[in-house]
Amino acid sequence: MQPLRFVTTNSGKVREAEEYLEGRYDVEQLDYDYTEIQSDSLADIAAHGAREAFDARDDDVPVIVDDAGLFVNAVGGFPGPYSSYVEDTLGVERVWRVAETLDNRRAAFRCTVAFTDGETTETFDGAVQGRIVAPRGDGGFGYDPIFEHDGETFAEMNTEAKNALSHRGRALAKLADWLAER
Ligand code: ITT
Repeated sequence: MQPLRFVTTNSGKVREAEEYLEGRYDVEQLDYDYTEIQSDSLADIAAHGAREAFDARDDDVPVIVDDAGLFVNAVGGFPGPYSSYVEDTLGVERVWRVAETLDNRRAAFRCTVAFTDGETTETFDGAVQGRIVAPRGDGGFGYDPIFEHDGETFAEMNTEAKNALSHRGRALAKLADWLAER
């Protein structure tokens, strides 16, 4: 099985990628805090991180980096690329308190997975639409308890159900197709 190194500090992401790519790729986590460049583009952030993480190791194992965020329509896509900072500073419960004051609570999760093997760097995007609700459920991670899609929050779904719909699942599906065709 082909090894694939997932560079992230977030074990929730690795769980999802393992479940998705199981049997085809041997996914290992590298807990490495790559430089997150300032950009509005998840793809630029992820591609830069992937190349940096690849260069930091002296083997040929391909790496993937995933940059994701929650984009709330009525507030210009906030917190978007700053989702991690907002989760750490404000917290998910207070993001709900802010969203509660909005008439339109529609939002999207977006994700870009960047792959590099040192020679080729490719990015794969995924998005899912939903709305912000009061926290429910104790699965998943991050903003999952306040993101509802088709009547269920992502925190109320198991990993398989979330992957079938989620921003990350869609990006991983594109990556897997691309890898299979190489
Ligand atoms: P790495 O950068 O080390 O991968 P991170 O958790 O900081 O870990 P991101 O910058 O991509 O990852 O994530 C931005 C924020 O969005 C962060 O607060 C995550 O918890 C959250 N997030 C990302 N994907 C999510 C998902 O599928 N469900 C809920 N929240 C998510």
